[in-house]
Amino acid sequence: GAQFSWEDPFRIEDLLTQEEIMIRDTARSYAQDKLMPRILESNRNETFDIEVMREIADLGFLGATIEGFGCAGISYVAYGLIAREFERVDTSFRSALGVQSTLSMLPIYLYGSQEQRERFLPAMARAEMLGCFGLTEPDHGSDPGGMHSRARKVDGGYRLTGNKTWITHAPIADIMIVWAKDDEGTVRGFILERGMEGLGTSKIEGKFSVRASPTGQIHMDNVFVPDENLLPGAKGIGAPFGCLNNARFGICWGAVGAAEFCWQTSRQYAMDRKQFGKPLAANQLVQKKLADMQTEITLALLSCIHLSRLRDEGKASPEMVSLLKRNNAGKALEITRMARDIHGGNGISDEYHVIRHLMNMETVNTLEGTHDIHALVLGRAQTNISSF
Ligand code: TGC
Ligand code: FAD
Repeated sequence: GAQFSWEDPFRIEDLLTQEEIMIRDTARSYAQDKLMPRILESNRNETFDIEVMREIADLGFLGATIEGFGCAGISYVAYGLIAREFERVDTSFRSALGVQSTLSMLPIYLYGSQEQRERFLPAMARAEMLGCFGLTEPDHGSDPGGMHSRARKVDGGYRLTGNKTWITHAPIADIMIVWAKDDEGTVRGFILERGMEGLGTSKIEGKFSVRASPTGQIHMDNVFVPDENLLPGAKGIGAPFGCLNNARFGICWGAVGAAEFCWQTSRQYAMDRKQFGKPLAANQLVQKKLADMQTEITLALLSCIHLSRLRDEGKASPEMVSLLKRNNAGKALEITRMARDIHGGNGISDEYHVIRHLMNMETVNTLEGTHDIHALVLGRAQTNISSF
């Protein structure tokens, strides 16, 4: 008869190519050997080891879906598998991969001139230059179309004024992809470089979630940005959304990685820990939780592969991405909560890692479009009524 493997109920391994398996295994070994030993202290102390970026670069993972310019040109399935392995350790590492690859390099690849691509992409693939993506503002998060940041045309360039907040890697970025409205009110994209006069960043302290990821603000006070740093192909709010469509794949896969860690570690804990003279795992209530985790993870992962294959064939729409981002982030939050519960009191100690993942999933449910915003995208798509 057909075999059942509890870890991979639907034989998802069979759906991957040899190359994808090789990339996944490389990412898994690196994440477990090099990232896992760092995360406890990084999370406690709110620190991020910048050396991680160089290590990921050496593995060829930065901007890996891009063809040329020193990038590997791998599939979205392969990219997703890397994101899953990184977030199995911590959301901060998946964020580091995603912000550099899909939110900093990809906008330059998609909307930049040939000169901009040649100047920035190879250096960014080598992590010699770190980027960030500034869309959200203090008064405009879910509705970035209402942004206040302005780009006033002047001789030879633009003068940018405004503030961006909640920007992953703003405190460590060498360049910043910043979105601002021009004199006609059209959203344009700019490559800002640290050191430009009037440009500053600050770090947001005291986060209870993604503590190992440097998050901050970008302050622009009449910053002169030369014409050659304007992204010529980006016109309108659809341009930053185009980047998000790609970045959200990393979230879809990464959330599953965090959920898988919590599920598997809970299963082991429930087998090892005895109460009332028998393992926790011998209780029906605990087995139901494990079954729910296994089911949601399997369905989420299968959907990740399916949607990523559609993306590789150019058939993935933004609504499809909304459906999966919302589902996987939401289900991962539920699963990390169940894992915390199965661990009892130990579950709140960072040494068991589940509380850290639970806190991280609160962020994952909010960034790149909140859980409810993606519901409204799907509601609009099936009713033709926009509730925004
Ligand atoms: P709406 O009227 O729907 O659209 C305006 C124009 O944009 C186009 N468009 C898209 N284009 C490509 N991809 C998409 N996903 C698109 N969504 C919309 C649309 O076709 C239209 O174009 P045109 O030419 O007709 O004008 O826009 P709206 O203002 O009503 O907003 C809709 C809404 C709410 C869905 C959108 O604003 C939204 O997605 N809000 C969420 C904001 C968000 O996701 N922010 C993310 C910030 S970056 C981040 O969080 C990085 S985290 C990094 C890490 O992992 O650490
Ligand atoms: P709000 O838009 O104020 O939403 C608050 C609540 O109201 C949410 O529950 C939301 O669902 C709800 N709501 C809003 N509008 C509606 C509506 N019309 N109907 C029903 N409910 C609604 N941004 C970047 O640009 N770059 C980054 O690198 C980046 N990194 C981030 C890293 C972290 C750790 C975090 C927490 C955020 C990051 N963000 C980044 C910002 C993120 O994208 C925003 O937080 C997110 O889009 C939500 O915006 P907001 O926080 O302003 O919440």
